[in-house]
Amino acid sequence: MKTPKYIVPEDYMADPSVHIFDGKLYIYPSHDWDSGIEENDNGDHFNMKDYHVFSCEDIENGTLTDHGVVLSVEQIPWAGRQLWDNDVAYKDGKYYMYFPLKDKNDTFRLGVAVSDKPYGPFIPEADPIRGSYSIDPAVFEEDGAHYIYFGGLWGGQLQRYKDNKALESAYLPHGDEVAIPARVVRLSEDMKQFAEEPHAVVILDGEGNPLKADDPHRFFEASWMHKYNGKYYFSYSTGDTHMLCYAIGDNPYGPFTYQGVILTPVVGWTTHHSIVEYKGKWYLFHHDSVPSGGTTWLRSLKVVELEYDQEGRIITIEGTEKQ
Ligand code: FUB
Repeated sequence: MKTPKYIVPEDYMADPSVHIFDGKLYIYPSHDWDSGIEENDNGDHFNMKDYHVFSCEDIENGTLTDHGVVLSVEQIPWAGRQLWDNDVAYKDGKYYMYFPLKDKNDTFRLGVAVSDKPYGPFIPEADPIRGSYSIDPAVFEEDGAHYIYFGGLWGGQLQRYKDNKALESAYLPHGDEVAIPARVVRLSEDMKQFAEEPHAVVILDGEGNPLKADDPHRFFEASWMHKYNGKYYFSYSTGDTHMLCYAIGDNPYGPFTYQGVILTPVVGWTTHHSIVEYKGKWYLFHHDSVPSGGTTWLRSLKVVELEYDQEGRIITIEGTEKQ
């Protein structure tokens, strides 16, 4: 499937996290809608209030099942506003949904909600994860251990934290200062707390130096982790330079060495994705704002096949299709 295809044409969905559970493909997106809030750099216009789950057994030719609303803001006891990108993990017969949400002080925290089924409904815990902050959780499982990658700049509030402590005032580095990294943390055995202090996800350039704040390929948001040929591929959005990029490491914590661009800019400000193997092929799930005529907070889900070269490098995909 070399041509990208829209997969939920009937509604606006974004930020797809995709996993295979029991041989079926499950999509966990954000649910965009027009709340009337004006666009700003804090992302207030992304005022999402619930999640749906989609599933299918044939992503190329089949149709998706919409499992309906599986979690909504009014069910979450600590909720303020804005349900952004979520992800789901499985352990010992339960499914755990991780979601970012602003609390009653307008600070993003990560929450957990639990279900017996991969398609929900998910029941939220009473409080956010202790010590959690920022946005865009993505879970990666290996040998029974689960790791959450998270973080996002600007509206995602990551610039408010250093060494896992809230700063007195937010600081965004610039020029040749080191870029703000994503974070990775192992989850506790019960999947409901962090098992350790979050670590920085360090991305190095070809000379072994951390990427700088003015590098157009530095991390901004939308972490994802997948493994290919024994290597760990950390991929992410560059935010204000609008690309999906990736870096490769030897273990889930990194460091990772920058490799290249996965997806060139799409129509719409944000770009966000997941990468999974299903039935012997690799796919890039992502979104753009073409169907809404470029409205950046009304995004539509897409999928396209993703290919590697002989050396395991991802072949760059064009974000806009030639007419
Ligand atoms: O959907 C809201 C935010 O937009 C996500 O959390 C970011 O990754 C960006 O896609």
